[in-house]
Amino acid sequence: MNNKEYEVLVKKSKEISLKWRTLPAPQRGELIRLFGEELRLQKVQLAQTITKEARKIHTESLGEVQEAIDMCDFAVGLSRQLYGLTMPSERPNHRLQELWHPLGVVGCITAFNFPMAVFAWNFCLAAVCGNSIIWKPSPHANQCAKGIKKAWDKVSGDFADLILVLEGGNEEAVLICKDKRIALVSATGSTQMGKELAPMVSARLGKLLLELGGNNAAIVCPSADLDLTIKGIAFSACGTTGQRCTSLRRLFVHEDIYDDCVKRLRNCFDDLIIGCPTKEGSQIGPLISEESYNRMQEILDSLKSKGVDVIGGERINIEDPKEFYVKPALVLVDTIEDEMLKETFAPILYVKKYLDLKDAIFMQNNVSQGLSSSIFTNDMRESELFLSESGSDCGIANVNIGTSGAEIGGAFGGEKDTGGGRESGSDAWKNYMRRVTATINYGDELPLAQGVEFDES
Ligand code: UN1
Repeated sequence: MNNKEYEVLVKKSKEISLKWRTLPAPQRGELIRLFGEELRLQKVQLAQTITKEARKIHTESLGEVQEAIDMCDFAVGLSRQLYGLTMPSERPNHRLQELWHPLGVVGCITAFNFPMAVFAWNFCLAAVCGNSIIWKPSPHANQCAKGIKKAWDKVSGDFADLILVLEGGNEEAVLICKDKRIALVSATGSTQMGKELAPMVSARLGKLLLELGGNNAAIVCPSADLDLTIKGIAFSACGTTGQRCTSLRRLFVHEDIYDDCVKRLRNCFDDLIIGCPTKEGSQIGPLISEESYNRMQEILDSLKSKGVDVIGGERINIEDPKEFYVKPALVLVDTIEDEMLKETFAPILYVKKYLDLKDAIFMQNNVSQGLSSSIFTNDMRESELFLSESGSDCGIANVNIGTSGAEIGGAFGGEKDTGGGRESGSDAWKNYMRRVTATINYGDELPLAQGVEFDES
């Protein structure tokens, strides 16, 4: 997009935001409700677009559209709950109150792996809070963005411009980040991307909401229900071909159950059905690109060259030269290898034995990322330790479920190199508004706070 076209886009977005913000929030919610209805009608069709572009299997694509629908429902509820607190004033006949107002234009940069749901997290909250949005989707997912935009255009009447799509790559992301008129930039992607973009937004003191890389771990304790555990691990590590920010990458297994657990995992990984995502029964589709495949192989080669035990990871179904199908890799390590500290966006699961739960928690936390984590145990002392302040340092901590597949009702995001942002549920809406503290004097005197005296006579 050239500069002139970009200018037109931002001006349109600004203009519509000024109209939209004057609409009472419940009326904004009503349009979002209609949008949710439209998504329901188009659910299968939209899922097919996701499968076509992002190569997700059909059930996961349906799940992703459902996540967008859930966000609409959540935002409709919120439209009557954008509460501000009223605090007791220390002065007589005074009220102290918090007001929440829209920010204006929100910039949203999304990744290929959740081309609709992550946009919905941002859009539904931004919109119900009274903002417009400029959306830069991943270049791998422009059709998904078109599908969503079309659904919005159909129901939004005069407010079609509330979603404006800016197709492109890094250059377009930079335009958004440097633009002072864009009050908040919400970006999902790698930690490296976040570190490049964040200084541009910070330099103009703009607001940032980052959802960056994860390097998620699970701990399997001796009391774990192994049937449930293996299922949870398989979905988290191999689902979406290991290309979720919440994908399970590291597993710490207690030595008492290590052999049994590894044996079961090997069998389970062998049984997974890898194939065309449109084909009924496929559980793992291809990686998004050849680069992604090459990165996976580089990591596995480097591990193999050090004599580390790598099971699987090879390319399969090579009769289709444009698609990169891989067997998920199980990597059995004795010590923490450097490769484990990086996020590789592919189905690689490192497995390490542990003796003491505190060590396992330490190893789990001892990476630069802090998104998601799990413990599999039936011992409440272990699960409570894991959830305590001395436990997992991640934004998401689960018990007896895998690291991926969060519901929209909770706040989503993580600490450290994951960027610190929280999106979707709980009170994440506050990120999309500005807070005004208002003090109202309804008396006929002017007492000053903190007992200060100022007599002008
Ligand atoms: C992502 O991979 O960027 O919790 C988002 C999950 C999904 C969202 C993942 N609901 O796995």
